[in-house]
Amino acid sequence: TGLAEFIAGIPKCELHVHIEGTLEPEMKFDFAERNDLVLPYADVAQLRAAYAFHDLPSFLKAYYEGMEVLLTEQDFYDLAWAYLARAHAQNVRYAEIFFDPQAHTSRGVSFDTVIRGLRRALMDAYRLLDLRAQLIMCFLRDLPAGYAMATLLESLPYKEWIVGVGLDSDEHGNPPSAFAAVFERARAEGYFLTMHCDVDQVNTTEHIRQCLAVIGVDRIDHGVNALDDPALHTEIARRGLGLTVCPISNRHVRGDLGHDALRRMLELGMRATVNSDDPAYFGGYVTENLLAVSEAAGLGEWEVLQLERNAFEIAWLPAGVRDHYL
Ligand code: ES4
Ligand code: ZN
Repeated sequence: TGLAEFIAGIPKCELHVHIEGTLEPEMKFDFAERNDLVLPYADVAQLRAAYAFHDLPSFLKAYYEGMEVLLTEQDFYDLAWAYLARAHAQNVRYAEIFFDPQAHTSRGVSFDTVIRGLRRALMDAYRLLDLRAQLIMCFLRDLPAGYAMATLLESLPYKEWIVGVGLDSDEHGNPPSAFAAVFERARAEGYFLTMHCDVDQVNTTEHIRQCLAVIGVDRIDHGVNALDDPALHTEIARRGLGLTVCPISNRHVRGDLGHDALRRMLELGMRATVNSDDPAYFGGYVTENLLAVSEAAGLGEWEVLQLERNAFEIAWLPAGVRDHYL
């Protein structure tokens, strides 16, 4: 259709993608082979068939298992480079990329190995593809806050390479307030702050409230449930906070694309954006996410442009650089 071509053609911005969630089954087999690991799957098709989820815990189990093949700096380079080349092919001009250092340090892979590989891929993408990208370090909220703080301190020698910090993994029973000290220190070190407030989690509106009142986030990841409470969505709109909605991820985790919510966010003047989350697992990069949600919500070219304008506006870029994209 015309809309598909329009979406494919416009310059795009990705603000919510987990680099470990871009591990395609083919890559997983390649990494396993060169690291002398044997996967419990006969072939790529069997592994891809195992990428079938009905909720967040079942997804997270596959996600953490999947990344066990990532061991060397070159593995992290190759993973990030493959994502960046693919994003470039979709006309993504700027990306903020999450990584989960604790998912690697907890397996004995050093922080230095992870970040050097990722950083080198980002530098190459900037030089060779004119694709600018920055890293956001996520803490795993189902691990103790002390481990997050230790990871924050470990990151400080590399802080010029990290634009912000986030909070991901299993939200249930792991509220933002438990990480208040970590995020306060991160802010003092100059990092921007964001947190996942996923859809269909028991206390998500309370978690969004804490993000606003306790943490003082610069952005909210997902945040679809803010629409359930006028006090929340009014405050988010008033502060001009961005929301990184991930439609195809939503469909896997809660059963629908969140298209009605996205349309309402735009109507309410909220800075909603469309992103891919874990594209290798959920089956859609940013173009597919934009197309799916636009068709479901009945969005036209103007609304699609608004979504991308929102994304560049809330990007963690210096004003002079941001202006170049708007
Ligand atoms: C994630 Cl979909 C989702 N939710 C929470 N944490 C995550 N990390 C990577 N993908
Ligand atoms: Zn996410």
